[in-house]
Amino acid sequence: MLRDREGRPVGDWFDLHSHETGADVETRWDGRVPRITPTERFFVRNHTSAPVIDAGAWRLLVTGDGVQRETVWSLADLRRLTSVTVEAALECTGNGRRLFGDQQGTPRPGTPWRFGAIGVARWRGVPLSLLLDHAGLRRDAVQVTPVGLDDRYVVDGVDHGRVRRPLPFTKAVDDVLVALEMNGEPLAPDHGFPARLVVPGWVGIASIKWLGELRVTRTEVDSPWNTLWYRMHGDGWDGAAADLGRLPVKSVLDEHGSPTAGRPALLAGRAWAGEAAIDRVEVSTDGGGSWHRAELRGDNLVNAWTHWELSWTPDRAGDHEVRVRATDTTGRTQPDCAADNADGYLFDAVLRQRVHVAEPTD
Ligand SMILES: Nc1nc2c(c(=O)[nH]1)N[C@H]1C(S)=C(S)[C@@H](COP(=O)(O)O)O[C@H]1N2
Ligand SMILES: [Mo]
Repeated sequence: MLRDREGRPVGDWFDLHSHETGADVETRWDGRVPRITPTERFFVRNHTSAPVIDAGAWRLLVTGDGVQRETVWSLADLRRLTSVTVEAALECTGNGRRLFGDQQGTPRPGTPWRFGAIGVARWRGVPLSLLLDHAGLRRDAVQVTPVGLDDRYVVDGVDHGRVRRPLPFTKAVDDVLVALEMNGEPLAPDHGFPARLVVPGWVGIASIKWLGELRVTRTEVDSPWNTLWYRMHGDGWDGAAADLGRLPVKSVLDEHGSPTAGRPALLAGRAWAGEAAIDRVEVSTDGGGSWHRAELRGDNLVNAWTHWELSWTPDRAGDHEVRVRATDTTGRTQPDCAADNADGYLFDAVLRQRVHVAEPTD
């Protein structure tokens, strides 16, 4: 019997796969993937571990020279404010890192995520812009740095302080949420209880959990989470090109049943993109020679995944390679090869997935 990380039995359609490094757990999909990822199956990425927070004593501070007055919010205060609900994916910057080795022959160090460091949830909370307005946002503010309440992050004896990452002002006042709920329930401890940021379409590290402070500044302030890590390093990466914010467009084949030569089989999967919806998904079963347009199924929302389907009649038995390529509504198409970088971030190449086709038995 497969069990999830809380010890509950899980169905055979997917389970969680934990990694040796730290408290990282990814979702292992097996077959059809639901539109919304159930919370108990949602991947977890913790630099240390989830802090135990007393909801009654918890406060969120809005501080810094970018606001006219510092403000303090309790959970009850936040719950009284106007809330919004958004359906959005949360994806780790390193999702698919293993593919740098498996598909491109250049293994990269770090948590060896397959493709399960992403989930889509319904997040409910208060727009960050509302909290900034309450504090009297100054017109020349340039950044908001959310700070987590988890333990200070210490690596090899170096104390990097609390997990935090500057967010440019334009994104901060656009569609960012201070989320209090995930899938209709208060946030679970691993997902940031009592409040986390949700930065739709951006690298997962932007969505700081266990929020304690929002620092609004009139000058740019860096943190190790946008300089040492969660930044492209290595040959050819420099300056603004190496900054990480918006996520690329990606797609995956989830399902193919048990195909038989000469009979139609259904290929199905998902496609998603940061700050865009999906324009089209194409599939090649001949090594990229010809491409066939898949049907998009269900909702196609900006920042959440879209399901796709395509009927395929394999001409012969044996192993086939299926390639899926998505294009988003802002015109970005998946490349054949992901841009190499020292830490294995943003693996967005067209996947090459093996599908076994059986001989017909009659
Ligand atoms: N305070 C804090 N926020 C954090 C992290 C963390 O370790 N501490 N991990 C980040 C990373 S790298 C990712 S991918 C997401 C993961 O969110 P989840 O665990 O809810 O899936 O949270 C981000 N926010
Ligand atoms: Mo991440």
